[in-house]
Amino acid sequence: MIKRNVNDLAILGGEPAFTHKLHVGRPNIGNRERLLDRIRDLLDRRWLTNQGPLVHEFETKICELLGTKHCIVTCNATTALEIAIRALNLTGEVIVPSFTFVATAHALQWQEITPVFSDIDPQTHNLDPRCVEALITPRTSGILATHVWGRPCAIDELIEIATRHRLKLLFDAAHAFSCSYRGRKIGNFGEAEVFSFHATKFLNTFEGGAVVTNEDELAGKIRLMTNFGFAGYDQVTYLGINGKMSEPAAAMGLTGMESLDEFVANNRRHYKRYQEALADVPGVRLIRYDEAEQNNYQYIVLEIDEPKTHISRDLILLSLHAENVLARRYFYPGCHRMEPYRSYFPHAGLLLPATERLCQGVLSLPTGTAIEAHDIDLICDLIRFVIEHGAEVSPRIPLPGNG
Ligand code: T4K
Repeated sequence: MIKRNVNDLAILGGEPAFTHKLHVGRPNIGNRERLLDRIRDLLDRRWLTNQGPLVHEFETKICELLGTKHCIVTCNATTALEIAIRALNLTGEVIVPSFTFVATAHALQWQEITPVFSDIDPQTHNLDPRCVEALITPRTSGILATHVWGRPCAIDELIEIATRHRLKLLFDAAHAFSCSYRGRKIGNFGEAEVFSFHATKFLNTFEGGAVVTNEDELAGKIRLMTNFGFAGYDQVTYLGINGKMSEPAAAMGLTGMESLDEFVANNRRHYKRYQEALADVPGVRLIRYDEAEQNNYQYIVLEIDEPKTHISRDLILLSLHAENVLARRYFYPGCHRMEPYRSYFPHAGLLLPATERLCQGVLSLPTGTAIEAHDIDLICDLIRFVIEHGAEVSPRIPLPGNG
């Protein structure tokens, strides 16, 4: 460990621990040759988008992996959410977590449906079903629940509530590709589930997403809506938009699928290494994944308990950034504190105490195939060092805006 005293910390004038920047969300690439072969083939075919053979193959492979009946891949998950929301005829109010990426709420608001923010269970970081039930009004048409970090929501409880109140249940499964709930793959629950294959996801198509569902009619509707409503040449039978995935994107997805087990194994190894290295650091808790389920381990998330670390999450973040470790505080400050929701519901935070607390305490760390084991050791050494010297370091860190 290169830091011997606090003056060695980069934030206090020392040399950064890393000469290059370590990002959260550095993409996994998979086998380049396989990808380039596919790209060469699609160029030879001159079929670049619009339900090409690679898109078809990718959708088939996703259905096989998840055991779902239908998969419609899209240009990104936000569009996939918007299409699924519209296909389900959601209107009025839909209950969502505030502790999620803002796309979840925006996909509703974009269609003038009010996202009603529910609090979460501080243990799982997912919607607390009791809070959800308390928010149901005559205007509520559905629940849009995120499987945050790929850890499944309380699915059975949400199904029970949705059924009892005749609400539609849609899952934002952007983080949860290849994860399971009670032994069954995510993708099989609610009316439909939406995945993201954005570059930062462990399986990526550069940009991309998918809606999966076991309902035939809904799948047909979503497929039409994704392609302007075209049911055949010159035949538009529905209101639709352009949500299609391109062939190069599907080529990337198919190539990534071939390395899926490797990506997961790598993420799991990294997760275990972080877990071991941080186990006895006071005030730091790494989120747990249920080992009885299938997980993709794509997020390394710490909860920082400031009274024990004697240094705030934000000062730890600044210290890591100075060392070139670009940790993130997903999903700070919570959707309810972002526009336009902050203006619409200025007091929403009063009903979201667990969300508010969590937003102040979480930190996401780098993982994936771009990170090496020795990087993790050094990141953990840095976190340990900063926390061990928290009380001394804290007052010396120049805060942004303090000149
Ligand atoms: N629902 C949930 C729950 C989601 O988390 C997301 C997306 C969505 C819905 C919507 O899915 P999409 O419509 O995007 O398919 C990133 C991603 O852009 C976003 O997809 C993701 N969630 C979110 C959690 O993370 P930002 O604002 O953090 O992106 P950015 O540009 O800061 O990138 C994150 C890190 O990744 C940076 O440190 C740089 C690194 N990076 C990024 C890209 C694009 C790379 O190293 N290479 C790259 O190519 O949102």
